[in-house]
Amino acid sequence: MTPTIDLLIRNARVVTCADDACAVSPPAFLAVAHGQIAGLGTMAQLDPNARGAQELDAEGALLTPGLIDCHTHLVFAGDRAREFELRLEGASYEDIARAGGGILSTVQRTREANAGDLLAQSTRRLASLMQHGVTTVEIKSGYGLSLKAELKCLQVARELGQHQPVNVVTTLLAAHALPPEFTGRADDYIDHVVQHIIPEAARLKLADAVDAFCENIGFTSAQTRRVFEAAQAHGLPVKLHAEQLSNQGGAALAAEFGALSADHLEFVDEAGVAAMARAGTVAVMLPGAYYFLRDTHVPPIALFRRHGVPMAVATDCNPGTSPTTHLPLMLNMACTLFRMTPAEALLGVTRHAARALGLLATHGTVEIGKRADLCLWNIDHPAELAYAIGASPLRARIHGGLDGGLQHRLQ
Ligand code: DI6
Ligand code: FE
Repeated sequence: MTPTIDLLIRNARVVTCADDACAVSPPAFLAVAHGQIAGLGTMAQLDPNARGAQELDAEGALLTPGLIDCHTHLVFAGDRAREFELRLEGASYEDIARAGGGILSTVQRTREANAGDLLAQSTRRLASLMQHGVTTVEIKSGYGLSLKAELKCLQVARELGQHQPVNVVTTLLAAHALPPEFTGRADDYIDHVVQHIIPEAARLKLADAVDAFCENIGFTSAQTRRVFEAAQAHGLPVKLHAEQLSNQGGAALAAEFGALSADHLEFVDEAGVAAMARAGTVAVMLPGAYYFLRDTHVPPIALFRRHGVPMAVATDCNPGTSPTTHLPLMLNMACTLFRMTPAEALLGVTRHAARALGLLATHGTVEIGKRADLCLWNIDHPAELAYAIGASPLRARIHGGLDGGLQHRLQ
């Protein structure tokens, strides 16, 4: 027990997420010092004289790691409700994208928006994520698609992390779609990404990782390889939107570059899964996009299990294919649509999500020495988080112990 305790939580039933079973502890105490978990044990082990600068009686509430949303496109302008209507009238996502709508319509709105507007619109979405328990969020660029607009989006993402009590990790996704000024010249755009956008984002330290959309309506695996080589040359880890709509060999390519994660993976084959297992690449499941596109090709969960590939779960928050900021709802969808277990789904937004962001040493589990990013939930059993459709049982969200203080005390 450390002498100075900034925050002392009593009577919490802890799910550390350090073990695969997601077992619940008997009533426990948790002590925070300097933003880190400094003490953890049963109530019987708590020194009766221990006091914290702040104290919180959890009254038997369930305590988990703060949730980590490891895949979002949170920074964008406008919405795509009209496109939703067109799809309901029969147009496919690919039809709309090929006709210049889809991603490119959001690119136009995002380019036109000034940084202040973009920050305001994105802050609303971030606030909603936080209300559902998110303490760490990955935010991709990818709706700018020019040097200036990509840097603007990354800058807004960084500012969100500075203004809000949440940990923001940024990813450069300049290779998300082909901007209109490069129509028919995808290789030239990749030249631009490789020669200008990646180096500048790296120089300004605006990107923590680099991603690409390797897809029949995105970029080829040869183009993706060039993006990855440039990222590597600038010391940035990679991740990939892989095999969402078709199999392009993206998962194997990501693994070859030691990617932190390969995401979507509806169409990945066993060779891709085996390559991910060897490389330690996390499979990020995005059931919101699967649901919203009414996809029918379930990612091969059994193969991930068999090969020991860790599975994360994320919102993919974006205006075109997953307009949601409700991470607990994604747990429900991961179970109902993909047949993941509730324990797997919870690990997917804690320990495995931390790993998908390269943050496992400091985040993702409730263990001494880790950052005190925590959620208290008004539920009895962790499976309830995945079971309830769209519920919000968050009782308290703690970011960095005293650093962020207690936010969103809903009760
Ligand atoms: N995959 C997706 O699901 C999103 N981007 C991507 O690479 C969709 C982006 C959009 O439609 O705006
Ligand atoms: Fe995405």
